[in-house]
Order: sequence, then structure tokens, then C-alpha cells
Amino acid sequence: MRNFLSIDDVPDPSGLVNKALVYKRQPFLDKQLGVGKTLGMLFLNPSMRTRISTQVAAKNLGMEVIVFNIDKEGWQLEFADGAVMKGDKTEHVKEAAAVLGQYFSILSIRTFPKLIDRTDDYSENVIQQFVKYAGIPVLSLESATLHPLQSLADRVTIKENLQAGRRPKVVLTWAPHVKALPQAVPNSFAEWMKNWDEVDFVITHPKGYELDKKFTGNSKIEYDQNKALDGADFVYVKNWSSYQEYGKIMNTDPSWMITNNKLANTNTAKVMHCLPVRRNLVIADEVLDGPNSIVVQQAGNRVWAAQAVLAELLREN
Ligand code: AN0
Ligand code: CP
Repeated sequence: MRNFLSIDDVPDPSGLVNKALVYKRQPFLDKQLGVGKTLGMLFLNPSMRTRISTQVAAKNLGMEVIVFNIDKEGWQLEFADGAVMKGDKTEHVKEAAAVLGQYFSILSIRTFPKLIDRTDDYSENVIQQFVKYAGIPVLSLESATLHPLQSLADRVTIKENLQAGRRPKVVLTWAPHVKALPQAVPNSFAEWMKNWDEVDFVITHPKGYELDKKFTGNSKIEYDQNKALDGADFVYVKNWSSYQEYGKIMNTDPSWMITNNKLANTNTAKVMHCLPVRRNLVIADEVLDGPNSIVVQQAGNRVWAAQAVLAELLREN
């Protein structure tokens, strides 16, 4: 594994899940593996879980970590090839990435989509230029279209909660939100679920919220949320803005919020969300405070997912 930008970089996703679960039992198993190695963490956008869990993971492996909030503390970067840099951009990614590549063993980056130009966002221009010019392995901390560290932790969490002898129904449901959010989390979750032969995967959302087929493939779409939730074992809740009408909010129907009533016909489904979650807009208090929410366990597993990925990058580079 050279980089970790999507599931396509992972030769054996189930093996990586198992490695994460090994680190959960033995956090310091490989505490020498990263000694003398440095992880650079570059943030172009906010983060709590990804930032902290990846730092903890790196430290468990003996790595040093340097965090750089480039959006707030760095020079403004130019990404366009051939730009005449007379505006507000001080430095081109060609130099910035190449320089950072000299300082670190692994470079990790969070870069959200702008949600204006779909072609530009879906080209993954920002993270791909870091890959091109840094010359060291690059780890995604959520890019324009994918959040693979999240999805790996999600799969770890589902695996931990499987009922023996039962093939689970996993439902990804859209829920309302007041802001236009990226498709990265649902795109990525769909990739990691459709690749997993131990689950039945269904996506439900209002019309107009279809995700890019590149990520969902032949996954089943059920537009009736109640039908989709029927018999579900896991309900993964997430808002995203439209891919078709790119970056737009097409629907704010509060009846899509996840409540206990919505979950009544599930198989006492476990409820998941990547967090941060807006209470009583996306998921009701009664669900988040109830016995079937596993959102905190899910966020906890971010450490072990990141540790499994960092260990692979350290071993193979
Ligand atoms: C971001 C998103 O939806 O991609 C990050 C989630 C991990 N969420 C928000 O901006 C609220
Ligand atoms: N789930 C997630 O990536 O959270 P943060 O945005 O806080 O990192």
C-alpha cells in the first residue's frame, strides 16, 4: 500500500479490519514500528475525531506527529497549473508539497470539496497534487469525494456488532441538514459496504440525492425510507448535498430524521453516524441517548482504523 486515498489502495480490506481489531486489543503491539518516523497532518478544514484519533494512532506506533492548520496558519496555496500568481495565493502546491515531502515520512491531508464545480471536486485535484509533488506516501483524512479512514472504522464497528449466524442488513439513510455537506462519507461508506460479501447493503434517500455510481455500483436504492429500514440491523445516518444538482440542498423534509418511531420495524438496529451530528435535526435525542446508538464506539474505533493503516504504510514504504 503506497497511499491510502480509497478502498482501491487496499489489497485486503477484511485483513485491514482484522488488524485494526488486533490493535484495539493490543494498542502497543507495534510501538517500535514508527520510531524515527514523522507523520505530517495538514488541515485545510476543521476536524476533531480524525485529527486526534490519527495522532493517538501514530503515537501508539512510536511516530512523531506534526499538525499544521494550513487553512489558518499557512500561506494560501495555488493549485491551478500555469497560474499567473498575482492574486491572493502566495505559494504553489508544487513547491509546498515538495517541501513538506522533505520533512515527513508520511503526509496526511484533510481537504473538503468546495461544492461549486463537480468536475473539479470529483477530480480530487487537491489531494492528487500532494500525491504528485510530495514524493512520500499520502493518507487521506477526508478528501473531496471520500473518507476512507471513517469507512474502515465503520466496518470495524459493524464487525464488532455482528450477531452470530445472521447476515446483516445495513441501511445508509440520508437525513436532513441545514448546511450543504459533502458526499464523501456516504460515497466512501458505499464503497466499503459493496465490497464486503458478509452484508446486504441498501441506500435510501429522497429523489435527487443519488450518489455517483462510481462509488455505489449496483447497490440497491429504496426511495421509501420506511421500507428500507424494515428489518435493518444497522442504520447508518448521514446528510449529504445533491450530486446531481451539485452541492444543492434539494430537500429539508424533517420526516427523514431518525427517531425511535422510524426504527420500530428494524431488527433493534444499531444506529451509526460519523459525527459531528446535529441533534434533533439529523437524529433525535431519544435515539442518540438510547441503548442502540453506537456512535461513540464508532468514533473510538477511528484510532484502531488509523493505526492499522499507518502500520501498513510504515511497513510497505
Ligand atoms: C463533514 C462531512 O459531512 O463531510 C465531515 C464529517 C466527518 N461534516 C460536516 O461538515 C458537518
Ligand atoms: N468523523 C469525522 O471525521 O470527524 P471530524 O470531522 O471531527 O474529524
